[in-house]
Amino acid sequence: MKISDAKVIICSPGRNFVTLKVHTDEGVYGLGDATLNGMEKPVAEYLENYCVPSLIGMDPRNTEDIWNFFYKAPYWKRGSVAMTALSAIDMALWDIKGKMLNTPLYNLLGGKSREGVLVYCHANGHDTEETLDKAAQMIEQGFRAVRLQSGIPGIEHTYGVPRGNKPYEPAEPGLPLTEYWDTSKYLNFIPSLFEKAREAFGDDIHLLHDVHHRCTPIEAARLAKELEPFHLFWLEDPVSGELQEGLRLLRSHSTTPVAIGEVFNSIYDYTTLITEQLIDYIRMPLVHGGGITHLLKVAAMASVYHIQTGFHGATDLSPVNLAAAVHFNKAVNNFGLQEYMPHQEIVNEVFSTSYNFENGFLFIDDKPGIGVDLDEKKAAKYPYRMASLPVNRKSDGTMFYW
Ligand code: EZ4
Ligand code: CO
Repeated sequence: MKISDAKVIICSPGRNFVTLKVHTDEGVYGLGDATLNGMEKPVAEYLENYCVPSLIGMDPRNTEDIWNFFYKAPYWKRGSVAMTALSAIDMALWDIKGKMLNTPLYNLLGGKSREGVLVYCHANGHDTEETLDKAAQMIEQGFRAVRLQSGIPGIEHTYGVPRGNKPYEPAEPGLPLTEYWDTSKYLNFIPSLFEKAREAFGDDIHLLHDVHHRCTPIEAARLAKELEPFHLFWLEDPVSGELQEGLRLLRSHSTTPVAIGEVFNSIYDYTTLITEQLIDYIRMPLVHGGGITHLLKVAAMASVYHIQTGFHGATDLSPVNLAAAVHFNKAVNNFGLQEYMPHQEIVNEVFSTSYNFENGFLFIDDKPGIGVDLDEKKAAKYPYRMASLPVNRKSDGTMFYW
């Protein structure tokens, strides 16, 4: 069996998605998500000009060797662009494997550890009242875990809170906009949001919060400590995880669980975090973290240290990634929680999906492989539109972290 062709499809039903479609000489094809928000074209170029020429002629069943061909063998390795491309290849090959063996992906990963995959949704409001209103609506819809993000008094626009009444979309058309940030205003405000949320919703609902890397280790320690009475399910990206040792400080001050790594792309981003048990959930999603082949290893390493999966799953990751993540999380023992924001309705015109939400959980049907298809004619109706994530400056103008 041989790979006969591989095609990169970029479309923009409401937002940009990059999909890799790998064809074989036996007629079976597989899909992989290659979407990297704001950097869609570089991933497509990397795939088309670097990976695809080598991929053609390979035996698609050799997922392990092909993964290493594109990771270990190249002199220049890693980085978000290259790893997203590799993730897409890997996902598409596992999709083919499932279709060839006529079995859903989760069966290839160990079968069912559970039927449904617990998910969390987003409640994003301009102030406390609106955030809690949105959370109440989500709970009404059946969600058992909700992430709360709110506008901060004194900060003009807070990342992750949609402008006006638009759907959640952190990338804006054109070049990056600048947002301004004030950590002390943020730190003074957030504990009160969670205090009110616990008063409103009681103890049973899981509450989460994303710091988007915007604290120093000691600021993050203060926040995690002050949030302790409100028992968060997790505090996400409290500091920039690239300094892994920075988490030691936070850990020594607080029992608030920590989730890290949506911007990571390798097991080597996690070694200190995992082996010193400095985090509780790995966020690195299949689409940016080297696909199923690599995440199986990261999840296995994490499980030894009692760390669980908590994959990134915002709407800028395509339905192909989400479906693959549901299979993965259904199978691995140390699944924790999956992020889930429903895609805009228009996305379903292009992608036909295999999962459905019920009562706080995502369920996947037993279609072979990943179970998602893409209608190329419909995709062509929605051409790529340039959009960028904002950049972040402190209120005095200093360039600041993601
Ligand atoms: O910033 O998906 O946890 N979720 C997040 C997201 C990410 C975007 C980046 O493209 O932090 O909102
Ligand atoms: Co995040």
